[in-house]
Amino acid sequence: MKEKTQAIKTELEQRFAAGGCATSKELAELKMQYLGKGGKISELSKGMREVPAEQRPEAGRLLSELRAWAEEAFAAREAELKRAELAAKVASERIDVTMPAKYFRGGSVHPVTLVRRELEEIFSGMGFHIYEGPEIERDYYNFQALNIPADHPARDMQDTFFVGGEFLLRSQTSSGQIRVMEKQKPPIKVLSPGRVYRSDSDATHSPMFHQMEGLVVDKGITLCDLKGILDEFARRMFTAETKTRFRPSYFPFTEPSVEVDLSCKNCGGKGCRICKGTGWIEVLGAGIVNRRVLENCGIDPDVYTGFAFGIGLERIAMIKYGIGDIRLLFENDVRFLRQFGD
Ligand code: 2NL
Repeated sequence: MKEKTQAIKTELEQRFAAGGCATSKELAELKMQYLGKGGKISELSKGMREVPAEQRPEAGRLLSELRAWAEEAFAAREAELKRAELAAKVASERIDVTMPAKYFRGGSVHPVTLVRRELEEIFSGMGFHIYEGPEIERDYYNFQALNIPADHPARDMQDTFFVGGEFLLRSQTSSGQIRVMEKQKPPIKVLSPGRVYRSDSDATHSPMFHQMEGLVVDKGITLCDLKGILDEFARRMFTAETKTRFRPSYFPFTEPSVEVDLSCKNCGGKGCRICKGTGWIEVLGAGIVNRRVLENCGIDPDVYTGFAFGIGLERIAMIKYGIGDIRLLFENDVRFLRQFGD
């Protein structure tokens, strides 16, 4: 028995020493071969029956010594392998926390949105509240109530997108402002930003564009109030030196009507390529609300007067950022859009 236990011990020592059992799986298999049911050590225990009675205590001791030694040896080797395997895993998954992070380029705000937000900020600071009407509108609100006669070219199929029946895609946001005047009595101070649609498309016109119309109705409102509000808008939107100039114009919904120019910030009014030598840039249309429009909304034009203006947001963005072609604002080429805001 002594030889047999010694032989097993030597065998195992060699297996462990020779770098055998490189993995826990191999080690587990080896353990089964020796300590498992039917393993070499168990087989040796079965052989105890053949050992003469007087040698049994000694053989039993040797056997249990061997079993204890083997169990301990396996446990030690197991622990060693686990440590090595963990170290290898840690090494292979090592990350260098000092490496620069992958750069994530976020989106940027569209220049028309930048302009809209800026205008909303400026006008709400002057007491305007914001109302966005429907984009699909009735003929009445878009034309009739605004004193646009039946034979006006804007009513032509070529100029307006008709949806069916009395419905159309609004060609101006003032249609929503008519809704405000129908429901709310003066004083009224409302700003209506939104999409409008006109059947028109070239370098300076897009079939869908954004407008922002302002409307003020109260007792004693004059063209001077309009001028004051627009002067403030021009100084805030462009520079503190920006001046406004009114030129006579015509709109069916205002009387008198004006085209509003801003002094060219590029040349300071001296005349350059951008203002085509005039020193002025046309930016919006405005006027005193036509008394017929007020009447249509149930507001007495002998008691109340009002002014209104309409600004094209793309036009403001093009002037402010020096964009030469309106189509750049609708193509959504990220190389273009990335240059604006954050
Ligand atoms: C332009 C001209 C304008 C208005 C819009 C308006 C609204 C109501 C009553 C009267 Cl409810 N007028 N809006 C007035 C004058 C001009 O827009 O060329 N916009 C781009």
